[in-house]
Amino acid sequence: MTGNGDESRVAYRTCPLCEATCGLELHLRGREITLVRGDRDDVFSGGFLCPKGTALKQLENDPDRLRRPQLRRGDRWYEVDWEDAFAEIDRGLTAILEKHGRDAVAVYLGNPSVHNLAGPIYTRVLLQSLGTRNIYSASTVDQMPKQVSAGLMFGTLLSIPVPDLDRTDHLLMLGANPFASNGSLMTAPDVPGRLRALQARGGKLVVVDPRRSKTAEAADEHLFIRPGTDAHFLFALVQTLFADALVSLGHLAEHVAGVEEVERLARDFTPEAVASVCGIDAPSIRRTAHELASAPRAAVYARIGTCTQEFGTLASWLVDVLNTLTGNLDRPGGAMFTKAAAGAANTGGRPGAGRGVRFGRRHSRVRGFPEVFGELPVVALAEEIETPGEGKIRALLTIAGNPALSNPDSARLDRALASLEFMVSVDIYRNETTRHADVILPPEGELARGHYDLALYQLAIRNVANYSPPVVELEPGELPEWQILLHLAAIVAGQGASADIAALDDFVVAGLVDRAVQRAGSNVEGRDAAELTAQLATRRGPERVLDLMLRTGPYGDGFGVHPAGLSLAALEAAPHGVDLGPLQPRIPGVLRTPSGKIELAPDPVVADVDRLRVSLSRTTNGSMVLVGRRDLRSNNSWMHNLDILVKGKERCTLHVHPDDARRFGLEHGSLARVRSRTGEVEIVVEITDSIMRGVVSIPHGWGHDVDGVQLNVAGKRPGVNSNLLADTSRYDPLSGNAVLNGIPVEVEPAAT
Ligand SMILES: Nc1nc2c(c(=O)[nH]1)N[C@H]1C(S)=C(S)[C@@H](COP(=O)(O)OP(=O)(O)OC[C@H]3O[C@@H](n4cnc5c(=O)[nH]c(N)nc54)[C@H](O)[C@@H]3O)O[C@H]1N2
Ligand SMILES: Nc1nc2c(c(=O)[nH]1)N[C@H]1C(S)=C(S)[C@@H](COP(=O)(O)OP(=O)(O)OC[C@H]3O[C@@H](n4cnc5c(=O)[nH]c(N)nc54)[C@H](O)[C@@H]3O)O[C@H]1N2
Ligand code: SF4
Ligand SMILES: [Mo]
Repeated sequence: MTGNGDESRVAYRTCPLCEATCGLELHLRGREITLVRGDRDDVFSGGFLCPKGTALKQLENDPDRLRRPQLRRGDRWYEVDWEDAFAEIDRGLTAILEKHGRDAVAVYLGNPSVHNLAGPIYTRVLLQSLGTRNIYSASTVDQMPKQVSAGLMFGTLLSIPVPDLDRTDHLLMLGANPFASNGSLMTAPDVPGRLRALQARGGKLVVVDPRRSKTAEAADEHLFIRPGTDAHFLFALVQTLFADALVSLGHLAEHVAGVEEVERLARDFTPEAVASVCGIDAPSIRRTAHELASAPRAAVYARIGTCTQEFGTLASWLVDVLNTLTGNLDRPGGAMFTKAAAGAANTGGRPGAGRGVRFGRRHSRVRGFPEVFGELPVVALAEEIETPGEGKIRALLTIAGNPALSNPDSARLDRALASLEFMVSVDIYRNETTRHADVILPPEGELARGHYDLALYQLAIRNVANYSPPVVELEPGELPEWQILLHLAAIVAGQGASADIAALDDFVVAGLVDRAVQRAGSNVEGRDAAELTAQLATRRGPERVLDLMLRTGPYGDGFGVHPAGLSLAALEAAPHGVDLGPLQPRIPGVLRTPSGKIELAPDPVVADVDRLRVSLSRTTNGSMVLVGRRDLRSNNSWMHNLDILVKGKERCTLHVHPDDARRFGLEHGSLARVRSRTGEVEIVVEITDSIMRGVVSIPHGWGHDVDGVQLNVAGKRPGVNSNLLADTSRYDPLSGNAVLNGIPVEVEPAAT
């Protein structure tokens, strides 16, 4: 129910701020949030929430949050109405498209664009009507290696097994710190509580991380690992399984191809061969493999620390190789596939086989990076803007992204952004990135939009579906994000600034309905498209598309075929969500590989193993490397303008081991200079034995002390931008993903 009067009321809403999808209980007076609590009746979160969830109130009220379109002329900003903003964009983009072609306009999609309902649906429409090859996103500073490995092994980009947290007896976790992040590629509210429950039922949690993170502290065992060497370590586990006859495919045996190939590849990676590279002794590696194999139900789970590194795809692949070889893939308590209610490619079409994935249909112009899932890696963005010639990027649209802080070699990227002929940002802040825009288009406030986590529910550790309707009506002058995206789509399609976006939306839905009735195996196969469209007629925008997805999804009502099935109306009647039960085994039905098998040794991955083998002979000779970290009260680059989250102890500090501090003459609280091939920062030293010798850590997303932003709170505690130190010449070749961990650096006291 929406309301703008003065009455007090309670509304339930899924928190959109991270991947945990907690249910919030909002107490409102009119439009004003008076209290935020965890929704105890939420089917998934049961009342859990973190400090960011309650900060939704401050986010709504932040005076720096943009509420009207902003137009820049030189250094000055003007608030304009939507008509003028779109007219300006039409002038700016159309001229460039006409003169230089589609590739001259690039798009960068940031992280929050998958955390709202409009993003996944309408950015696709925009990208299709733009038709550029220059599509970039935060995925290539994040999870792309996992998507590449999952795509090759299982057939779709989101067929990523998730640990069955609530039923497993043994969890081996690498490069993740859910006590701070609340979990990623593993949608689950209250991961800390679920890990404690695992321990309470006699299970074991092992964490592999160059830092003794909060999660590692709570674990039964923590292994310090040298950054960037997870693939070596994981391969040694694989080698041990084969050498000690611990491979047990169980129910998977008839569905797996390539086991012998993996055995052959693993031969050189004995525990002894990798021990000095990883900094983990051979007996510990062997023991880890034996414990994993002997646990009744076990899962290996790895996240960003293992993705944003040199061997990201190999490490991501080896995680699921281990899950498979121990028979833990696709069984309760192991690593399982979610069966999402809406939008999943692995529930559509004929089950059991598919087209699989193909990469490299296009390449980037300067360094020839292959396209992966339709996008190019962000390590190529600055050079594609700067390098003259045919196909140069002249204009950029950023949507919910802050690449000036979140992407590597950000000093260069920042200069590149400043050099663009035209830039548009769809964003709620004027920040380090959007300050370069010619026009900023701010979407409606969070409470004025419906919410459903289309992407995150595909990776949930239970099958759940929860839709949150808007809680307040749009204020005069507010425009929903989906309409902004459709206006942009119309402009780049040459339909002008005042195109009829309602008609465009109808067109989009008609296309989706047509696809649904034509798709073999769909629950509406062969039905009359007009009849389905009529049944959707009361809704518009993302809600209409969501209704279609739910009704044609695996639990859907099939537009009347299964009257008890899901629809948006059914979710509206369930404000605390619908629990669709624990994960169920899905192999072979989940697979979409052409062979219909789990591809344990996909060719591109096999070809990359040589590179890993060569790295076995590397030595470190005392040099330092940089890794990142996350803090519970922060969210990438963009929640630092909320006093309630940033107050208290300084969070953007350099973690240094006491021995290294002594070696470099650094004192606790003093300033250190950290220098890499690309840049340097000066940062406050925090000496702690929670970090491995030879490694330092800086959280990312800071560095707010730049001109031209409107971030009054963040500006007072700006921190430093760790991505000034990251290098676009370092990437994971299979995915193009940036290397943000394991960056070689020099550390010294800053001259005072
Ligand atoms: N060194 C280092 N760098 C990293 C990482 C790391 O671990 N280490 N992590 C990487 C990861 S995992 C990620 S996901 C990226 C994130 O990289 P980005 O997505 O580029 O950056 P964010 O900080 O998430 O910025 C989000 C932007 O969206 C805006 N925004 C917030 N809500 C909305 C909304 O509802 N609509 C719109 N239109 N805009 C909104 C915010 O104001 C902000 O400008 O950073 C990456 N960078
Ligand atoms: N509070 C908060 N929550 C967030 C975010 C946030 O910024 N703040 N961001 C959200 C986003 S976009 C994402 S993608 C997720 C990420 O969620 P997680 O993957 O859990 O991310 P982190 O908490 O950064 O944990 C990564 C860990 O990897 C370790 N690490 C670094 N290099 C290596 C390595 O080479 N090997 C191994 N084994 N470990 C390594 C780091 O020390 C760190 O402890 O969090 C999400 N949730
Ligand atoms: S854990 Fe994530 S989803 Fe839950 S309240 Fe915190 S920010 Fe929101
Ligand atoms: Mo991320």
